[in-house]
Formats: sequence, C-alpha cells, structure tokens
Amino acid sequence: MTASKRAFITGITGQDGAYLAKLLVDKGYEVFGLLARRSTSTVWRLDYVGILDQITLIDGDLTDLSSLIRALKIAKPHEIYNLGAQSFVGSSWDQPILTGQVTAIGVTNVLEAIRLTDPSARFYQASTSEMFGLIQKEQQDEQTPFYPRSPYGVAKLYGHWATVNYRESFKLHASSGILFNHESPLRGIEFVTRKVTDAVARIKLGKQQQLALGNIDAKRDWGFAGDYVEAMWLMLQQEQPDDYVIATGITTTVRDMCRIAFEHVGLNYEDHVVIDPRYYRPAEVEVLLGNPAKAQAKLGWKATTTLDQLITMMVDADMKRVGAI
Ligand code: NAP
Ligand code: G4F
Repeated sequence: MTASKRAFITGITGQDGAYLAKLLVDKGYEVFGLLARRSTSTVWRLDYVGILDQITLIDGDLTDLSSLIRALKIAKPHEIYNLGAQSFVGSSWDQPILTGQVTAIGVTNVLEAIRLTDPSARFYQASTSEMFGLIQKEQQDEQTPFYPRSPYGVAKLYGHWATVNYRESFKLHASSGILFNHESPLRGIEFVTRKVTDAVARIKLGKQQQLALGNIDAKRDWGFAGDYVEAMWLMLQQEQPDDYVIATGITTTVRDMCRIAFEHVGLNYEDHVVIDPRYYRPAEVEVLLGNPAKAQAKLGWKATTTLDQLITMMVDADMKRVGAI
C-alpha cells in the first residue's frame, strides 16, 4: 500500500484511464481525474471496473490551461498521468487541427500547469509506437529514429519531445512511455480489435452478417491494457525519469487476429470479412514490433497476456454485451 499518495489522470474516462485508476485505487492512492464536458455521460468504463464512487472527477479540458491549473490546485497530486488525447489515428486526418490542439499542445498545457503549481510532481506522458510509423528498424526500441505517418503520430511526437525537453530544461521528473497497441474489453469500438470482437459476437448471435475492414495485412504488436498500465506506474516509481518502450515483442497481422477471434466461436473469418477501401488510410503504418528489453531490465516489467488470451477475453465480453442487448 502507498497510502496518502495522490494521483491525477487526464483521459481517466478512456480505456487506459479506467485500468490505471483501478490499479492506483487498489494501491491505496487518492485518485483524481480530468473530466471533459460532453453532452452524454462518459464514465461507463470507470463503472465497469467498479471504482466510480472511489475517485474524484474534476471538470476541465486539455486545451484549457486554466482548467488544468485549477484541477492541479484541487488535487495536489504527487503523480500526474497524461493519458488524454484524440487517440484514433483514422480520425486524425479528418480533424488534424483538433488532434494537434489536444494531443500535442495539450501536453505542453499539462507540463506548464505542473511548472506553475508544483514542479516536484512526477509526470507520465502517453507516447506511442505510432511515432515509429514508417519503421527505420525491424524491431523498434528507445533508440530507433521516429517517422510518424499520421497527424496523430506527428502530434504525439511533439508531446514526446515536449516531455523530454521539460525534463532537460526544468528538471521535471517527466517520463514517456512509448506504448505499442494495447487492447481490452474496454477498447473503443472504432479500433480494429474491438471492431472485430464486437462483430464476431453479433455474427455469432445472428445480428450481423459481414464485417468490413481495411488493410488486414497490417501488423501490430498487441498487448493487454491491464498489463500496460502497470508499466506506467512503475516508470513514476523510478528515481530518475526516462523513456521506455512497452510491447510484447511479437507482431501479428490483422488477418490472423481476425482468425483467432472468429475461431473462438467456431466461425471462419473468410466467410464474413469483406474488404472496404473506405477503411484504408492515406498513409499506413504497415508493421510495428517493439523491443521491451529496457523495460524488462530496468522496471522488471513484462507483458503477461498472450494475443490469444486477449482476443478470447474480448470476444467473451462482447458475447455477453451483445447477448444482453
Ligand atoms: P482512449 O480510450 O481514446 O481515451 C482517450 C481519453 O482522452 C478519454 O478519456 C477522452 O475523454 C480524453 N480526451 C479526449 N480529448 C480530451 C480533451 N480535449 N480534454 C481532456 N480529455 C480528453 O485512449 P486509450 O486507448 O485509453 O489511450 C490512452 C492514451 O495512450 C492516449 O493518449 C493514447 O493516444 C495513448 N496510447 C494508446 C495506445 C493504445 O494502444 N491504446 C498506445 C499508445 C499510446 P472522453 O471520454 O470524454 O472522450
Ligand atoms: O486498431 P487501429 O485503429 O490502431 P492503430 O492505428 O494502430 O492505433 C492505435 O495504436 C497506437 C499505438 O501504435 C495508438 F497510439 C493509437 O492511439 C491507437 O490506440 O488500427 C490497427 C491497424 C491499422 O493498420 C489499420 O489500418 O488495423 C488496420 N485496420 C484494418 N481495417 C483497421 C481496419 N483499423 C481500424 N480502426 N478499422 C478497420 O476497419
């Protein structure tokens, strides 16, 4: 137990926010989260993990520095996790400026709010394997040059370097987790794994016939979000701030991920998946494969959930959800 520590999470209503908030509540932290104003409720994931009544939500937005300063003055956190972002790569071509304002400038807003309130607070930035984009090395690690391929990747690269720069300029305890794709039953429906597992459940239960996808030859290094939030916390427990690749070290095509999902309920993906070029991207990240050796050596972190376990967990959750509708 780490009693009396306080943490502040932006993006607490997202997939990782919910798992991280649960992890920190279980460790005895007092957890605060930034709640962006929407016209309908966004707290279903916090409800799903059973901690909605154990955390404090503070209204604010990553694009509004004054709201961040106010939130930090209320929460007085020892640790700040910046998970908020416009995080869907596909949407970033349709809303490139918003993506820049939230996903890039939003990071500087949080860093400035920390400088203006309590520079001794520790900071975690949710960086991403999307920064590697057009990969410059077969297996990507902390030394691999970046080459982002989407407005989202470009925005994240800004946030990553802002984090490194504030660490070097102002000696902030600012760390950046370069996380490869991680999924769960709480994944947004627009991302390919959840789109597939939801469709598998609907097809199995007779509510849908086909599933339209884009580039199913793309390869990703997929892990379980529940494992990955542990790495975020570990980074902020280190004496020195640093950057870490968090990945499984295994890459799989979207096609094979589909095969696993359909086979789990006794179906053949080839009977149901159709290709729709509308889902192709203007510039694709064809393959990602991370090297988590540094995280294993320095943090003692290792992914524990296999892709088979992850996808079957997601299909089972969607079978329950779709069956209940
Ligand atoms: P997610 O489910 O899309 O959650 C994004 C969160 O950001 C939501 O809570 C959302 O709030 C919040 N948000 C969006 N715009 C905001 C704004 N203007 N002000 C304040 N909050 C705002 O993303 P995730 O999968 O949990 O990922 C967490 C972080 O890790 C993101 O920064 C993502 O880019 C990064 N990342 C994710 C992966 C992955 O594979 N999941 C890999 C590498 C990096 P609403 O609920 O109100 O929309
Ligand atoms: O599931 P995706 O949308 O995830 P993507 O683009 O890799 O981004 C996710 O992971 C990043 C880490 O590398 C995060 F930073 C980011 O926030 C997000 O969480 O797409 C995965 C792959 C792509 O190659 C895409 O072209 O699946 C391919 N794909 C094929 N058909 C599709 C589809 N993706 C989506 N979303 N929908 C399709 O129908």
